[in-house]
Amino acid sequence: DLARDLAVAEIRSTIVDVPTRRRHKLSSLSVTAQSYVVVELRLANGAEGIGEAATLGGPRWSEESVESIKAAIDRYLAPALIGQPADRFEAAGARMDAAAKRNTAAKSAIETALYDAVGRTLGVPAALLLGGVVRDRFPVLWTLASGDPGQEIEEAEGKLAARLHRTFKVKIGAQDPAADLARLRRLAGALGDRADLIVDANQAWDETTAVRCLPVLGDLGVRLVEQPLPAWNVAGMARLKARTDVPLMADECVFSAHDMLAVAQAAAADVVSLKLVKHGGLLNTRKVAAVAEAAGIGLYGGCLLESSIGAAAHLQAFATLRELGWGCEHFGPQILTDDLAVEPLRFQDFEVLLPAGPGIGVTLDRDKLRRYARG
Ligand code: MUC
Ligand code: MG
Repeated sequence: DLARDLAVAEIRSTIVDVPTRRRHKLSSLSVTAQSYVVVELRLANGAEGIGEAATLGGPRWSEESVESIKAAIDRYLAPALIGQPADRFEAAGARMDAAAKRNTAAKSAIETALYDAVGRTLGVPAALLLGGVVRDRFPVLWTLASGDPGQEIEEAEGKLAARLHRTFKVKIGAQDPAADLARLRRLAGALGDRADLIVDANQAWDETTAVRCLPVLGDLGVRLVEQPLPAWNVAGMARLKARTDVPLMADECVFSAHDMLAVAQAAAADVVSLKLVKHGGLLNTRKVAAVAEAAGIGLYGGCLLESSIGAAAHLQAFATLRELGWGCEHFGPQILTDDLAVEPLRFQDFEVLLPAGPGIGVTLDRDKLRRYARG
């Protein structure tokens, strides 16, 4: 019978490192390769599903590293699901939560593989299992993060000319605020009204620095300021929001739906960046989004430089949201020197397209998996 066929038979996890086209610098870390854990899940009926857990610079963007993710999957999460019906997504989430606290990136990769395997069995996209598609293309920005404004202007000009991206997120906080403001002045001057700029400080500023810098960012036309303060300082974000006109986006301060509720109750953000690695999967991403929607907080489709596999999983969830007013940032496949999917995601006219097809819509290239597998 169908339930029996859908039993989880096997879960394999592999650490991969895929080089990036250039150094990507955030406030407190910098990468020249992206590290993922790729999950391959097989059902009793033979169907295979895939998922990906992204990290950034080891356990520095959040507490999970590829090493900890693989250990959590192999030792705790996979054993909790073997033999269980793959189509009971909520129940699978409860089993994983009982087996391990947090470990949201690890859980997200497994849950993605469940949706992929069940979607492939039924011949339907993951989005259909989450509420159905509202949109099948997403405005997508590009992140400028070399730290060298000359290089960044050239990179942005290339993206504009190719009609790939016209909104740019500038990573700030790696250098002192005066240097970042000078860099942003150069970028704004060069790109003018041909592009929109947002910034992400990745928690680098303290409150007094933010109070001083936000009006300057506003004068430069910056549309959105992401996580200027440390993740713990939600009260500080609320004070900033009360005194500035530039919208603030919550990133590292919102992992769970409870975090989202606290940020909403404190009126600490205008927008939230949604990411599978933070929320622990597609279902939870919709729950966080629902709390934000209830509070009138805008939604943005965040990333952690995923390959086409992780990006496709995000797009399946984002496709089902009623409003995604701030677009998305799933440029990850474009910054890698190579992809892990047989058919990478398509980008055109400043948008990324939801891949058609069952499950998450993309297929793992097993030769690439072997080529980039660690060790
Ligand atoms: C983050 O903090 O938003 C997303 C894009 C990027 O360049 O870094 C990430 C993580
Ligand atoms: Mg961020």
